[in-house]
Amino acid sequence: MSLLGKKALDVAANLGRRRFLNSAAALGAVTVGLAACKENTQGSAASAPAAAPAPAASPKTAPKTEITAAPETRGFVGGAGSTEIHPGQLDTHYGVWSGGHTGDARILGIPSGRELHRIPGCCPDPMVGWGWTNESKAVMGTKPDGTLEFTTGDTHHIHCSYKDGIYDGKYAWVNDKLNARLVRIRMDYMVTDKILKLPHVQGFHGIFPDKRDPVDPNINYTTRVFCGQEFHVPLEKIDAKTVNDDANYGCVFTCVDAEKMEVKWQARIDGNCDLVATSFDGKLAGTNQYNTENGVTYPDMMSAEVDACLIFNVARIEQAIKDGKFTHLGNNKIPVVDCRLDANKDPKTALAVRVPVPKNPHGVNATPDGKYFVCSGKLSPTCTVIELQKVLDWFDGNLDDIAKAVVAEVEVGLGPLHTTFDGRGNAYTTLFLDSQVCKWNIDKAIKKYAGDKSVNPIIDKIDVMYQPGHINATHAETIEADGVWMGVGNKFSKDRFLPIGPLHPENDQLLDITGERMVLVHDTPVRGEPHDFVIFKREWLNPKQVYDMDDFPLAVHSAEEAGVTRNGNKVTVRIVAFAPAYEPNVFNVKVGDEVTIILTNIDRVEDLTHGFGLPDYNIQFLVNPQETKSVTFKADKPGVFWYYCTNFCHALHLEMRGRMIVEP
Ligand code: RUQ
Ligand code: CUA
Ligand code: CA
Repeated sequence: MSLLGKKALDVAANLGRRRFLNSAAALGAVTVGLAACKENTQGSAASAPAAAPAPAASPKTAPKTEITAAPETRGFVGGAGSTEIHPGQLDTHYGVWSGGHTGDARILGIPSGRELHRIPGCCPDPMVGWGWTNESKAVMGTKPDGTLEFTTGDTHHIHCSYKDGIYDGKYAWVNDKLNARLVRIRMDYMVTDKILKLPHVQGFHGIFPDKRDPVDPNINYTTRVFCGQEFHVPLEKIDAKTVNDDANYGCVFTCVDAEKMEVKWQARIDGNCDLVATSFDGKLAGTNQYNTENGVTYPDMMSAEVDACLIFNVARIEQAIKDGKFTHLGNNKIPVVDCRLDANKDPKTALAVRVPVPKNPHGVNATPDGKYFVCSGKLSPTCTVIELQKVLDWFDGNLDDIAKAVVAEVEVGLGPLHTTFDGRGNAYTTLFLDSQVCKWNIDKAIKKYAGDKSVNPIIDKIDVMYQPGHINATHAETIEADGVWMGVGNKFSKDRFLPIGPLHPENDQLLDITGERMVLVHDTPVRGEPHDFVIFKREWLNPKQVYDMDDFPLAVHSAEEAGVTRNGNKVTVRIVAFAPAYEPNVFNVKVGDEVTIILTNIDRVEDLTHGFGLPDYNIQFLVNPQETKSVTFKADKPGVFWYYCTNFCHALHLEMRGRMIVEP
């Protein structure tokens, strides 16, 4: 790497992302590879095929694949088809997106990029009443006074449940980095159904569900979710000494029971966890470690030339727990195994092993053929390929040096962060600093690393706009990776959209990867800040569009069941909604009463959602067809309060209202 490149990396690591741009300009933006400023798109790898210059300004109309090549297609027309979805047509793929610091998850239609749905989890969402209804509060978690424990979140990594190596459409999980919570989404209704707070964890970053059980061949589906801890904290006990002594800080790797959403076990580790990957055979879970130094400042964390991918032997850990070889942290009953280096030197008994990876690697991704983990280098311009069979050999005592599990280190460009796959043996890595995606061939990278200097693993590079982070191709995290579409999550959009003030949208771009060369086909502005996403064909998901009333124990089945009951100063009001009316449409309570409203939408018609807004009591929520929700509040203001339907449902929607009369 050139000195200038090194300088740029230091700057990148040192500064926050928005300051990074400003300071980079001051330092001379040429060194940091902002694609818009570049004339030459070849990036750092001189071996990359020559590419035409990227346009300096955005085209006026979005390029489409069937028209004569828009500037960014560079003369290549992909085979994936058009990104244009005509009126009345449906997208062919679902995109499941994390939301970042909006704390939600999002569903996009792909290839159009249209946002179809937001699924609140970590944070309140007034659109549906998430965080107001008793049911959503129970999922989110409350303090003893009944208020929400957390109203912020930062969702990064989203992955779906597996069966037989592909998605089964049952669940998706997303991490909350901010408050160390694991959020589970039921994919049949596309709602959050459970949230688990991870004990002892700060900076909960990587997650990945397992794909099958490591031992029982009948369990060919997800039963565990692995969770990594990025930030070091005192684990043993918290007192004035331990909080000040960073030599005592540590991290854990957590295994969660996917169905029960309870912690199964935790593992003490040296270093930290960044992202997480699992093997297709269920035997291994890995996390890339950029802070093997156990540093607390960024220069500390960058001091070592070599960091690692820490790989856990899942069956051995669970056997150790069966054999009673565990301790506890704090007062909970969670078994904690020791996966620190000193305790795991003997391959025959080791629970985990550290594979060396150059300086501060970022993502770790499993190849769809099940053979490799790929770590992206971040501060090293390389991707490291780890052969999983060799890791298993090491655990069996048949590989003398774990460094031999590294079978390739391919130079891809500056700032490699995440890698995806096309199922045809090729990998695609985002280059944050180069603002590019590099396409490279895994087998060729292995051959070159083995000494064959004649092969060039780099196939193509393309500019993306700008500063890409996550990348994922269709089905790339399953055994059916098909290399049709590829999404790239760009952290900056700069000049790609109409100006909207200082806060720019991000730019999620879609590429057609059916051909030898990548073709950029679509820009989608997204509200900050989706991180990660998966894309899969719509046949893999079959959401229900009307609820089953029997799933709601509180359901008010008919107008006959509606009405008011009082128990001391606790008043329960059962209401049914059916277009365009509520029953009852008037009820009386007294100041000081604790009021619980239970509302069922008894309409069966698809898409016929009602709302319930209660003025001056700060209440608003939706009930979908056959759904029941409830809210509890104190009637502390006397007067007449018109509750009304907030969701346009009928020609007489405006008339759909009733009165809560609060008597002084
Ligand atoms: S990290 S941009 Cu939170 Cu997913 Cu790599
Ligand atoms: Cu019911 Cu509007
Ligand atoms: Ca490091």
